[in-house]
Order: sequence, then C-alpha cells, then structure tokens
Amino acid sequence: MLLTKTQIEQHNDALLTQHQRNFEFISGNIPGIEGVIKKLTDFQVAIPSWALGNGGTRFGRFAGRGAPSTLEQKLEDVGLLHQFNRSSGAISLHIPWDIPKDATALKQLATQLDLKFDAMNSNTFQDQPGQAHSYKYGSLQHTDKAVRKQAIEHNIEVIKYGQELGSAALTIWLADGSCFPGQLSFRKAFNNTLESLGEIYNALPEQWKVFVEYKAFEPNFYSTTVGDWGQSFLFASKLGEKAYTLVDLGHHLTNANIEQIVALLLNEKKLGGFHFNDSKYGDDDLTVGSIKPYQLFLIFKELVDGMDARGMNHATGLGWMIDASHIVKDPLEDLLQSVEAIKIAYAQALLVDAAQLETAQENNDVTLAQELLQGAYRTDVRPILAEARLRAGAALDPIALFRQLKVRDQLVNERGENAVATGL
Ligand code: RM4
Ligand code: MN
Ligand code: MN
Repeated sequence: MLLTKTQIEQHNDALLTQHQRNFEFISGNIPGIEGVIKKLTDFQVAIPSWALGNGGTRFGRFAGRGAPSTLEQKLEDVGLLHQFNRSSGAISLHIPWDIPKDATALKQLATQLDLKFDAMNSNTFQDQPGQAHSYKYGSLQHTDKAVRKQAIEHNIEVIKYGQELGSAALTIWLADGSCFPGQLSFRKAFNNTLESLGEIYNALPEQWKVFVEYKAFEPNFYSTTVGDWGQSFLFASKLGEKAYTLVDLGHHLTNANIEQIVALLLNEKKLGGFHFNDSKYGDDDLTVGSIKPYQLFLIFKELVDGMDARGMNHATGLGWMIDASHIVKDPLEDLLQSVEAIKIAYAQALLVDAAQLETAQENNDVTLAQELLQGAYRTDVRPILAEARLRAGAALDPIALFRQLKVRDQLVNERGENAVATGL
C-alpha cells in the first residue's frame, strides 16, 4: 500500500496551527535555522531489509502481522516509511535473504518509490541449504582454504547483485572467531582473514567501498577476529583506500566510549558507515535512542565536528544505516521512531556552538564546555524536524498518521495475518 497526497495533507492541516506555534517558538532562538532544515531534509537513513518483519531471539521467533514476504514487499514497506517521513530513502539488502530475481524490475520499483539501494550485506555466518562447506568454524578465517574460497565467492556474488541494483558498497560482518582459548591461532585467523578480504577487495568495482564491521562478541564468545575498531582499522588500512571501518553501536563492550572511536576514525579517514541501534547490555538491536539518547547525541556531535573539519557532506560522506530487529513493537512504527531519534540527535548536534566550545576547551573551561553540550542536547528540536517533514511533503506526526490510517491492518488485508519475512 501507499499513501495518497490527500491523506498526508489532511493529517497535516489538522495539526498545522499547533505545529506553527511550536516551530515559531524554537526557530526564533536558532540562528541559521534554514541551514539546519536544509541539512535535515538532505539527511537520509537506509532501512535494513531484515528489520521489516518481526524477528526473535535464539529462544524463539514470533510472527508479526502482515510482514513483507517478498523482496518487492520489503521495498514497498520502505517506500511507505519514506512517504511518512521523507527521511528513509534507501534500503540495505542482505544476501541470500534478499536475492533479486529480476534486478531491472526491482530497480524500477525502487525508482517509483524514490528509493536507492544502500550497502549490500553478505552472510557467511549461516549455512545455506545445499552449501558445500560449513561455516561452523568460521568463514574468511577458516583453516581450510576451500571454505575461505566459498566465502570469498559469496562476497563477490553479493557485489554482483549490488552492481545490478546500483549499490556502491559492500558491508562485511563476520561471525568468525572462537569460543574457547586455544581453539585457534589468533595470528593465523587474522592473516587468513586479511588474505580473503584482499581477494574480495580486488573484486570491488571502481566506485565501490567495502565496510569492515567489527563486533566484540556473539556468536563467538572467547574471541572475534574482527573484534574491535582497532582490528577493523588494521584490516581497512592494509586493504587500501576503498576499505573503511563500519561502526555498529551495539557491537562494543559495555560503556565503551563510542564517540571517541568515531572521532578518531573520522580523523584517520577510515570511518565508512554506521549501523544505528541502541542497547543496554549487548547487541540488543533496540530502537535507536531508546536507552542512551545522550550517547547518541555525543556521537553525532563528533560526527558533525569531524565531518566539518574535513569539509565533508553530512548526507553523503558516510553510509547511514539502521541495524535493528524486533519482537515486541510493530516494525514500521519502530523504524519511524529510530529514524526520528537519529535526526533529533543530528539536529541537536548541529545546534552546538562549535566556536564557543573550542574556546572553552582551549581555556580548559570544563563547566562551560558541559553547559554548551547539554544546552544543545536539552533543546526540543522536534518542531524543526516536523517543519522539515512538512516542507518535504511528509507527515507532521508520522506515528499518529500510521495509526489513524490503520496501516498494519491494511497490510494484513493485503498479505495475510501470518506472512513471514525472510531474514533473522
Ligand atoms: C550482526 C551485524 C550485521 C548484521 C547481522 C544481521 O550482528 O550487526 O551488521 O548484518 O547482525
Ligand atoms: Mn550491524
Ligand atoms: Mn549486530
């Protein structure tokens, strides 16, 4: 299903007076408000195909209602989200969960929905039916060359699918590692992985990037071969200038200073992209901003600062993606919340007075530095986001409209109560 222009306009008309009051109140205090709105309008966040159905945990899987069961339906869901917020103009696919049967038709559908294909994701963490070799003991790190070769070829195939769709990046996340001390040689695992990544790197088309995603733990619990930003940075540096580190917010040890990691990777020109989510304990993949919104703001403050220092375009300089999957909320409502949280943090970061902060830092005025950061963080920027949406033809209150229109019931009518999505 798609929304009609009238449905959005009627919703916006009903909320307009209240919105205008809120927007006037905040915009009067913000110099350069038009610049902020422009940046917010340009900033698009890619939606992962695997977040559209209701997932589960390793203890159980719970069916959602009216989940998209084909790749076309996944695109339609993202197209629908994009209509609600005009901020989700891209989809990130995972192979083999999302193998396109007819790339030309899929591209056409994406164009109709005003969507782009963001980074492609490979999967060498699950065995597929009929696969010759098992990834039980790893993929690119494996002791057996035949297994490594199979995993390399899979990644090259993912690039090929991505090329057909007009994507320009490959994200590699490896489950490789070990569960027990002594199980593997750290050195050999690293060197095998580097050699395998090198072969994938050599198959990258001209304008492509490869993102090496790190994760401290899970599914291996003693060591992970790309376990932290240092290891990812090492791989990316050795591979070459098309290779970058990808930061997934849930992939760190508890209380890691992610904003500092981001600042340094940006400084070293090795930060490639983001997987946004939130977590309390581990790779919880919860709604962005639901647990640690101040941390998200601090990360965006470093992103804005670091990108400005290098004259980068905020919208296109890095890959912005959500990586979450849920069992308790409607996935589309959840994604609307995640995109909103990302943009709130971004808008707040744009409000930080960089010149004053620099002076405070130079003077070691610790109190003032904190005041400046928290002043921006405590600003309610939601009317600015709403104004950007209004101007872009999206909904003033996406979740309210989603509920008014009973979108999920309509999807159930189209797809059936127990439709199941491929993916996690
Ligand atoms: C991993 C990692 C990857 C994602 C898979 C599904 O933990 O975050 O980015 O592709 O989950
Ligand atoms: Mn991820
Ligand atoms: Mn993850």
